[in-house]
Amino acid sequence: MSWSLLIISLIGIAIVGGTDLCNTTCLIPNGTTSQSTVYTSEGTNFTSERAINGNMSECAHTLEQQSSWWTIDLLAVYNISSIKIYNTEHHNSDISDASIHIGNSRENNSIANNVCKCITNFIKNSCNDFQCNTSMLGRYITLSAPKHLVLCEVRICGTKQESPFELIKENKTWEDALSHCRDQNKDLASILDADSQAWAELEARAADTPFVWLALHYTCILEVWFWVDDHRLEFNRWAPENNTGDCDMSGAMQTREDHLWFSMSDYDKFNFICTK
Ligand SMILES: [Ca+2]
Repeated sequence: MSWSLLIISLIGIAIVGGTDLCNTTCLIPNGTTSQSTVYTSEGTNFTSERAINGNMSECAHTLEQQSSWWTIDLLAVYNISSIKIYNTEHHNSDISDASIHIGNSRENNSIANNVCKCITNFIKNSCNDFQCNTSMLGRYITLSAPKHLVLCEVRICGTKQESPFELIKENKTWEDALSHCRDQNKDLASILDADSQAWAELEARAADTPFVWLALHYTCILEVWFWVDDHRLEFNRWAPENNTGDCDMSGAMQTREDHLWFSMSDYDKFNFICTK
């Protein structure tokens, strides 16, 4: 490539989407997005990923309806330090009525997660930099609004958190899996809340088997499910009508889809999740 062509190419890169007003070096690299509805105009679908495509002039846009949302799955748990949002100058691009939610729950399209910030005085054609009042951890960042949402570019900064769990990609019966973890002075993973469910889901995604063993076990003497580290079963993600307890049954998590829990025979062989 000649020097003139190289210079033209570099200029081309620099001006794609106009001036990058939300330039940052702390950007979280990955994420998959979705939104409540997709506005369409003149053959263009204003889809959710346009809010993170690096182009300031290409926006995500929902239809105007009651309760719109846009969400990003960061595919890891982060301590979120700031959320920068840029919107172009347009009659409907003021998002002063929107809220930012951060957390590990997918419930209600992740709107059930705690509010980091209620947006007021949003400034168009500017980089709006939002920080939570307190430190917040989460895999999902969601914006919700009473009517529509327009998001031209969203930049999220945060520090990746270390998982408390470890996926073991060996196929073992439930009891052999438990022994494997305990031989290393660890234990099978207990899931006590939405946060530990999120960590286990992230580990399970890399499994070779359709389910992974958890520390969930059924005792047919007491006729109850329990966690083998002696925690009681309170939080749960059972698949509907799939928590039938019987002798020689334990709980396993789906490695795909909604990561629900199923009652499975102890003698099935799956990958498993140990504590670290
Ligand atoms: Ca964009």
